[in-house]
Amino acid sequence: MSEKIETLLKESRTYQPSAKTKAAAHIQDYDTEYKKSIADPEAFWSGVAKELEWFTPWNKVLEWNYPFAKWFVGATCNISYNCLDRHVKNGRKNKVAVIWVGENDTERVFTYGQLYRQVNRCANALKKLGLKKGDRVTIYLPKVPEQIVAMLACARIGVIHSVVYSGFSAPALASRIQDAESHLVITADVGYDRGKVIPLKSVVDEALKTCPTVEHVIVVRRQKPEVSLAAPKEIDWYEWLKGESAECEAVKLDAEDPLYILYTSGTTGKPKGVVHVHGGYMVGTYITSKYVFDLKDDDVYFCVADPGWVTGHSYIVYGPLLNGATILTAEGKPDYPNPGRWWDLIERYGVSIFYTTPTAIRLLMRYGEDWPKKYDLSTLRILGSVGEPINPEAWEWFHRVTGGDKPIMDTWWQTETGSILITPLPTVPLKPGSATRPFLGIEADVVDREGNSLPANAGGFAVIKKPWPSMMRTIYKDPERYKTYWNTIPNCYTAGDVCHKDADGYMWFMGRADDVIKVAGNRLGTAEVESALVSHHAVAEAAVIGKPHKTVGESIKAFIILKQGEIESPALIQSIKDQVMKELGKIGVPSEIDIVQSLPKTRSGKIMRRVLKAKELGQDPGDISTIEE
Ligand code: 6R9
Repeated sequence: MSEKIETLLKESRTYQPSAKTKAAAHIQDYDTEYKKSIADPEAFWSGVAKELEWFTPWNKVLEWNYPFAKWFVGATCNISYNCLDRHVKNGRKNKVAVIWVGENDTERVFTYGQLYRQVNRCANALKKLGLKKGDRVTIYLPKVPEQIVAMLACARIGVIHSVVYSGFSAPALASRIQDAESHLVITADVGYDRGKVIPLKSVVDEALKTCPTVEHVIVVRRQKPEVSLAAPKEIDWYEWLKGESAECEAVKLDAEDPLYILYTSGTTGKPKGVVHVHGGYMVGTYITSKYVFDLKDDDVYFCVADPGWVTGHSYIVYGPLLNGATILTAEGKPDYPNPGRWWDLIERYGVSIFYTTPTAIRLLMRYGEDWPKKYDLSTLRILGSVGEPINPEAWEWFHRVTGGDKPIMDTWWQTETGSILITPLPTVPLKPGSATRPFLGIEADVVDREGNSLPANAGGFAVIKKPWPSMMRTIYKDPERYKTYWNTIPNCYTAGDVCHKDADGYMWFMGRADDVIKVAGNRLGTAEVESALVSHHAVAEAAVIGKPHKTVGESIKAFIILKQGEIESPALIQSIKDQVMKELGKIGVPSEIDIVQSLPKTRSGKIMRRVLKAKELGQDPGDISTIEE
């Protein structure tokens, strides 16, 4: 067992909310509200939905045709309308919606009115290219405001966006464009990373060689001299929007019309296109943003995620904008140009809510407490963590350097769940390392393989027992794969996480039960990395495991069998790493590669990664009776 998980198991401290936190909180008494919400979840969710605007009301809250759910049946709505128009007409027109800070400190600010107008121009420009409801657009942008504009513009006219993280390489981008059959790609010439220029347009050029459905490419040009574009297929973003009207009516969509596809990793090599819809997703992201972060009109909310991942979708873009919040988003890394970067931004913009990741906290911890001490962090009120289990040491450090009295919301959820499911609210007593209790309206449990509820402190599988509005509706073009989430363990949604509940009902997440790994909070499938490895000419077979790592949670270790006649050398190892970089991108490159003669396999030929992992960590491999070699 890794050191981090062991300290999790020994943790017993509890932190009570401060009087100040309590006085401010939307939800004063979690226990009472929770009981009420699960006594009648449909009443709870429809009550929430009424805080938003619908063009036509629903005639049924939930239609549960196991395992397929429809929420707010018969209603029409538009999430982009709720993020923008609702605020523009209700007194928030000149309130700041988005503050964006570039890596080189360039600042761009959009009020709700400005964002509304820019989104409308973009929606009109999309229409002019012939895009209509149900069409797909791939957004492959670095963290620039155009990403937010493009997402909301697609949503406005019922076009389905598929945002692809800009760290993915050409083949990974191509497979996502192909699966979505996108007509349009929106990209930038470059991104920046620790001062380095990262070309993106050339990655798109490469990917599009195998993507015949793409008719146009829009390019946000940041570099001088400008990259040249091949008209009429390639269009400059600013040229594209020039002259477009700042008014574009939001299309009245069915609550169940798809909003986006977001590709995520599973246990097979092929990423799955998780589908979210306008109505339920809007309700889930709205209310979790409001209650978990206790969002108020004067808050400045800073989420460090990249919109390429689900946290960026739900908690940079949709959830906070649905609440009319002021959002700070910053390009770049926490330690560039120095490890004071984020603390500096918190002081500069008076951030009150700060949502980050365990990996980033552990990275900043390494640079010591003097960095946060240099800055005035007194505006902070609520903190958040997401993406992987947070070890108590990192929790304590984060809590201490930010003043010692701000509650940390350790939020557990997934791309598939759409919004936060297991989480404290600011008034809930905290135990460092535990995501605590289910959000209102959510019934969660820890069960064995048969679905039996387990006693306190017994490790098992985290499950959700009833449908919830922001759940994914299907896997794009693959409903069979969707069904596995609901039938692996009978009658409940299986998250794929190992977990235990303590005597107080607090949930302690321990990591994945399957072949999904989380490297610096980025989700990867071992199979994806393995398929990139075997695409190298010298590699015969490959197996990949996630290995506990002090900073990034898990690191990738690969075991490789070389083809006959190939000889191990540092140059060969490097060329194998380069191949993964080319196939998948930087996030998939193993930090360690071992050349081996054989791999443990079952008689049916499946690689037993758990045996490799146990051996690597010096642990008992458990039952190996099915092993062949
Ligand atoms: C939001 C996001 C989902 C997986 C999930 C779990 C891990 C996320 C966590 C956490 C422990 C938390 N995870 N938050 N584990 N504590 N607070 O990360 O989505 O990329 O789909 O990953 O991340 O293992 O199953 P996604």
